[in-house]
Amino acid sequence: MKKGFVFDLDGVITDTAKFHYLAWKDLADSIGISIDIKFNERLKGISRMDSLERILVHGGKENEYSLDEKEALATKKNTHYVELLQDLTPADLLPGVKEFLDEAKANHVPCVIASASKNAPFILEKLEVADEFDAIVDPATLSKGKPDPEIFIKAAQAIDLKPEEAVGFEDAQAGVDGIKASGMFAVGVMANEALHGADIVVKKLTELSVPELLQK
Ligand code: B16
Ligand code: MG
Repeated sequence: MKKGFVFDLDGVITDTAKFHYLAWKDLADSIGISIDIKFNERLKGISRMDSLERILVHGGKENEYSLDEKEALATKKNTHYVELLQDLTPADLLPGVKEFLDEAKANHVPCVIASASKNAPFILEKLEVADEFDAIVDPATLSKGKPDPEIFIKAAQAIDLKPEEAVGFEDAQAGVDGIKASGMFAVGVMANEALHGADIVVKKLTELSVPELLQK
């Protein structure tokens, strides 16, 4: 019997991967590195600095920048990304998300956000769903990013549950791996790339019923 839900944000609640891609592509172009939409899949669920490191390695420039310079590059990307987020509205929620969160609330199931994004509180405000969540794990408090299970263990703690008592929702392989490593039941939300190791995989949350999931 499950008692709580732990949600990834980008790719599960809303699709901001396209904005991350635009902002990273611009930044990469500006330093002479070419990335494409397929490479972008490797950045999903990965923290801002780890994403920059992957881009620099991809371009063979991993030893060309000091830590301060890398921080400046990451800040530049984030400023552009936040500009692209300004027009987000509730219409940008992925299909079935609002209904699913309302059904969870009606069933008194606590919901937590476990996102690598430091912009999560701002994005949830824009989508007008901040009130649907009982907690947001602050990614700045983590010692390791996904696929480490730390963020999911902290998410369960935030609603006084053991990971085994919660269901985690993820769109990225790094996230599914983190959920499973924490001991949580994993729902993979798949847009295009296959997800390995999830307990169930759906295309949209409309395919799920809260009471059925609680029986898992
Ligand atoms: P920020 P998630 C992740 O969100 C994104 O998938 C990933 O592409 C991004 O680099 C990361 O957040 C950090 O985001 O730069 O806004 O702090 O999928 O864990 O909700
Ligand atoms: Mg995601």
